[in-house]
Amino acid sequence: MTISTVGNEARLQTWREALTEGTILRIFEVHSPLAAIIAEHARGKGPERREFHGFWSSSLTDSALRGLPDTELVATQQRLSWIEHIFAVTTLPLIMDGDTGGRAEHFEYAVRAMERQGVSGVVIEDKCGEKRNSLLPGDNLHVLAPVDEFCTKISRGKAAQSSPHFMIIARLEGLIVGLPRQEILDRAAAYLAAGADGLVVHSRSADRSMVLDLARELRTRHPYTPLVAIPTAYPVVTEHELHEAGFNVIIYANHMLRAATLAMEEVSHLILDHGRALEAEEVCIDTAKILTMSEDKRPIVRSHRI
Ligand code: SPV
Ligand code: MG
Repeated sequence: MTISTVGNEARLQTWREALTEGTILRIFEVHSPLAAIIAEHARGKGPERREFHGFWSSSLTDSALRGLPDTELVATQQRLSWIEHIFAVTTLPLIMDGDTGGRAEHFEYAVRAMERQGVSGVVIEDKCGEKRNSLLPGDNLHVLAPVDEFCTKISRGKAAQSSPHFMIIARLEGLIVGLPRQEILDRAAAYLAAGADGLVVHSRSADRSMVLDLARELRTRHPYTPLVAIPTAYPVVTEHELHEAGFNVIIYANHMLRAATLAMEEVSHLILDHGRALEAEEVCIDTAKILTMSEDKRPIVRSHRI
């Protein structure tokens, strides 16, 4: 059995500590303990030896992995039980996608449950009604929550938390629904006044100029607020560009599961096309490697800092 080298409380704190260092932090979607082991141990090739600073628990991939739509169908408690398995074999901090946060009175309980589990923060999006994934093509799919309602949810969540380190990050869906810029800025100010610890500026446009522009304005108005980007729809953007525009955190929100899904599709077809497994080998990791992965890649022993 592999024993985690970091306790829940220590893991929870590492995220806020990392944010104070001023460098751009990148967090990566993980949907399973195996994905998390791979993400934690991955290093870039260049001299910087880039690494991931934390994990993202995505509602999209947690749902897709179970063959379900991304409509707040999977309960927080259920998702937290999967996170427990991830935490048993890793050490990096994790930010959870909390969808809309649900009803304010339920969100209070969710915040406490996340804290107990060692989750460092939650992102909630300012939508209401039937929640659909923000990247879905189509018009009139999303309804923005009334500002006062969303602010109440944030402030009740903040009052419910017991650790000073846990973060509630408000996700602005204004660009997704085409809200005028001033209204998005007003919403951002209201959410921060209600106690939000950071903002996600989300966009589903392939053109990155709007999101970068909005981030610059938010950075000017709120110099110390953590700003988070999820550049799935505009992957051409570099981390450098995002940092220059004022972002502190980048979430690569679904790439692990999308990559694995593509490989699963390919391997299915290769075996059927060839009537044998030889050709499928090219899209498969060595059997020996997967057998030894959990042994070779034990949790990295860390102090409290990441
Ligand atoms: C998720 O990863 O579930 C997210 C990000 O909420 S997005 O899919 O872009 O809405
Ligand atoms: Mg989501």
